[in-house]
Amino acid sequence: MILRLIAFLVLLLPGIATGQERVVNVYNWSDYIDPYAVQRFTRETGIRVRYDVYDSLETLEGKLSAGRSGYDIIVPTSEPSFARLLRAGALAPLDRARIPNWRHLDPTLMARVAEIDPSNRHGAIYLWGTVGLGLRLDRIRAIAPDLALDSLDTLFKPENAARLARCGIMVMDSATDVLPSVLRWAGRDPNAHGLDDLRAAEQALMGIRRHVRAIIPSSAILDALANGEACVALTYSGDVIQAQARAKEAGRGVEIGYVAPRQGAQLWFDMLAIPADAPNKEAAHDFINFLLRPDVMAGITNHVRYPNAVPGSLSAVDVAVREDRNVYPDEAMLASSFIASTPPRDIERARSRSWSRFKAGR
Ligand code: N2P
Repeated sequence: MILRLIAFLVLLLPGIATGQERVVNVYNWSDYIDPYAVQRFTRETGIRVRYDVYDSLETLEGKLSAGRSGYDIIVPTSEPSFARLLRAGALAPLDRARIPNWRHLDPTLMARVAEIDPSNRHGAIYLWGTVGLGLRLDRIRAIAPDLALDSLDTLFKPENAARLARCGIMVMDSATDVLPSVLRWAGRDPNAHGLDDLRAAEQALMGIRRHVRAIIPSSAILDALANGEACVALTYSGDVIQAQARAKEAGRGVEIGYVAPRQGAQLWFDMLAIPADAPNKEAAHDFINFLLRPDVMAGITNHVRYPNAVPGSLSAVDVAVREDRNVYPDEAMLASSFIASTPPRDIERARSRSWSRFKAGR
């Protein structure tokens, strides 16, 4: 009891000293941090973390574009969301002097995002990954043992989708993060922004629409894979690998696998950034600095199964996670991957109308 009281007072001390409690308002993807890291941050700094989650770039951008979101930390994907917010002046430049752990960032990876953020002034890579298929292998083996599972053909060839429909086909609800892969599958440049390209993508989606059971937020896809309701699901790599681990733990025979499409997977980088109107910029810098610590980052990758951009964390990442090529893609996979670019506004609108038609099925 006494000990608890002392611990409690120690937690409060930094706040008492300044006369007010320090807070950081974090808006991050769902299932995208080690809860222990958040606790530890508060314990070490006295800064309380208010934590909200989103599960699509559409939701994040919607919240941010209204202004005054009240958030101090956001985690947009480098393209298109981070690039778009940056162009709109919605991101604060980072004060590197307050982020000594910046030195742990992989310069090669950071150079890739410097193309949109010269000198990396507004963001550090948090985690990255690919878009691909979560597969319920035990069911697929039973229903279609002959099916090759290494490409998006599993989903987008109507004859395959028809065979797998009864065991549950799902697509994450995000035009932004799904359409580039559809374009690539359809043999188009995934970054082609022409209207006829969009039409080709819509045609591919409509071709399998009646076999798709659900177009739902990525967080719901993770759950559906973990509990065996989804058989084929197009979503983010680490979400599938988290679902795989959960299904295994549950011990009910649900066996999940991840496939990055052979045609080339969409590769993305999620950025730690501070909104220009963030109310607690100092605390936000402290939070970024904390996350970039190799031991903290290792804990995060172990928990969420996404690769990070801090090479010094690798020695503390579980061997099974570090050597899983679906978590850390190999050179060949990286070479065939593509990064989605930022479509112009009018194309963005056309994309979202096309997506609505896909969702409605007409
Ligand atoms: C986490 C989703 C991963 C982020 N649930 C995709 N950029």
